[in-house]
Amino acid sequence: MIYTFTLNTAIDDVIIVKTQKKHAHNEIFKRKVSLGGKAIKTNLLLTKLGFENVAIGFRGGNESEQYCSLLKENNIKFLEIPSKSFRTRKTTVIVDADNTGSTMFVEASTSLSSNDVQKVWDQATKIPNNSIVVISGSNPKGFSPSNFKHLINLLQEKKCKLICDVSGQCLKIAIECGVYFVKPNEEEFNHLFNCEINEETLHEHLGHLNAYAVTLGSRGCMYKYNNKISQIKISSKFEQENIIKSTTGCGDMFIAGFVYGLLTDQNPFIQGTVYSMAKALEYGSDEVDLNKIKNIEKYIGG
Ligand code: TA6
Repeated sequence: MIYTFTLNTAIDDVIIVKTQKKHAHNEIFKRKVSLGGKAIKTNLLLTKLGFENVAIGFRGGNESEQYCSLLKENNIKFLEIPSKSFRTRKTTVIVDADNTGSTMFVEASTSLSSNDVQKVWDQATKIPNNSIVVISGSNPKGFSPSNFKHLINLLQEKKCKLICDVSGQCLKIAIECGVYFVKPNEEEFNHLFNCEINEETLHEHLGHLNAYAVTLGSRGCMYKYNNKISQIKISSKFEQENIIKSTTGCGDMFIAGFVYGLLTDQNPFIQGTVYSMAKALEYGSDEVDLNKIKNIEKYIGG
């Protein structure tokens, strides 16, 4: 069974416009509501693909009902951590259809009480040993980096395979704790290690991990798997032959595809890249059209 922690839940209001001109009348020509937060995208994809999974997170506030109905619509099993103070955030994603770009505005998170934090431990202790656990995204205020470390330690004592898509202090902690897999992008890697990205620096800073990927945007990613460092390149034909609608959520869908690859004994990095690319073809930040998947692998090179 796959468990995910999206502690800082969110709803994404995705607004698609032709243009974004200041002081002008910019018409909205499409609008979508997507499941926000990062690890929940793994639940969404695995449910679509028929793999059992459970999402764990806080929910509350004005967005709470809509969050619940999106979970129901996608048949996602959600283990809610009750909180009196937590508010599910509203994120606004503006997609500029003409210039193929998306901009995200994320509401500040509300804070948790110490009692709320204790409930995270209660949920974590119920997770069966040797589970695959995805922990991704920002944490609500009140859930500190040392709380994050405690969660990692709790799950490592249960021999869980931890897949962490986190940044800043939490990324540093995940690397120091030797979790199974991390996926910093170039900026997050440089923020921690302030060096260029090559096989030597990756081995120096991440070599003790079972697996890692440093994502390079449209250039693919450098990754370590089965003790070998490789690179996945995406052919420029992908952007030439397809309409890239929005890259918001691509990193989240990479993690989802990675887990699917682990579950199906396929190269998890290829699967992560494929589902990340599929997400880019849709406006929604949680959207993937499974009918487009088989046509994507041809754009991926080693
Ligand atoms: O990566 C895209 C996304 O997950 C959006 O869906 C939006 O909800 C935001 O990022 C949430 O990120 P955070 O790390 O704050 O949970």
